[in-house]
Amino acid sequence: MSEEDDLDLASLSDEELVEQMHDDLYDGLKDEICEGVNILLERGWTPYKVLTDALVEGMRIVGVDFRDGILFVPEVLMSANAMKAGMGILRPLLAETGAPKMGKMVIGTVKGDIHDIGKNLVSMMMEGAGFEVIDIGINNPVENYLAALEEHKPDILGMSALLTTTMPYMKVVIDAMVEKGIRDDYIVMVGGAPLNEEFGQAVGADAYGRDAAVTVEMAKDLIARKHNQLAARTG
Ligand code: B12
Repeated sequence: MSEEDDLDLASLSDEELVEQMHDDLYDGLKDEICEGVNILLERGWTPYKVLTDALVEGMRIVGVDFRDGILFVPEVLMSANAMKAGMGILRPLLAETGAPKMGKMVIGTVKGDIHDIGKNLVSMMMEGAGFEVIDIGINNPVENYLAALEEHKPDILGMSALLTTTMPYMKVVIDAMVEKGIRDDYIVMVGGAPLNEEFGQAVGADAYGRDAAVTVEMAKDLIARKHNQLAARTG
């Protein structure tokens, strides 16, 4: 066994451990990521801080080297799996806030796109803020979205896309909602790394969420506004 294998994560300072976790995420080391997450939690870190400083930042670094052709799909998949394992530990903790139910969201990644880490993060943070989240997964054609809206009657529809080739599909879904006369029954939020505010407006969404934390705040605002409008109409 090499010295590297023997590395005792618990003996590292917080800063060294987080740096080591960035390396471990890069190398797709699932067990080490889980161990690191648990150590930070035991040291009193909040689940949110572990998520953002150790996991999301680690994935950002992976993203840079993927872009630059230093890492390839199989390696990034290993990183993604390690990230998901770490998120699995944090998920119940983030959802445990006991916040009153704020509303319901259906969320899914659009057709042709299998990226789901960002979507899962948004789901986790929304659950933590007291939303009920129905996650319809990846690669969703318009029919899946419409069926989920019909079945679950959420307040919010969330769509995620990470590819410039799949993001236009959001407009296909929104146009189908308009055609069915149900567009205004829902708050539509869109997100994913290649999107921006202008794109959100261009496809007819109500809001673009830059990251999971911003999304939660926007969702709360939009729900409050919707309730006020309804109250004004009926009152
Ligand atoms: C991990 C990853 C993969 C993994 C996905 C694993 C998984 N289970 O998700 C794998 C290896 C499978 C993969 C495959 C591919 N990938 Co990829 N991938 C990435 C990578 C490195 C990280 C994405 C990620 O998870 N980020 C971390 C999360 C936390 O961030 P996020 O997704 O942006 O989400 C946040 C916000 O955007 C927002 N958000 C996200 N969704 C939503 C939804 C709503 C409703 C709201 C409000 C907010 C919101 O909140 C989130 C949390 O804060 C990115 C690089 C990058 N910089 O994005 C490339 C990247 C997206 N991939 C890319 C490419 C090209 C591909 C492939 C085509 C590669 C190939 N040749 O096969 C395939 C496509 C497969 C497919 N059909 O979908 C390109 C896209 C380029 C482009 N212009 O379109 C990128 C940008 C890399 C690059 N620079 O080249 N990939």
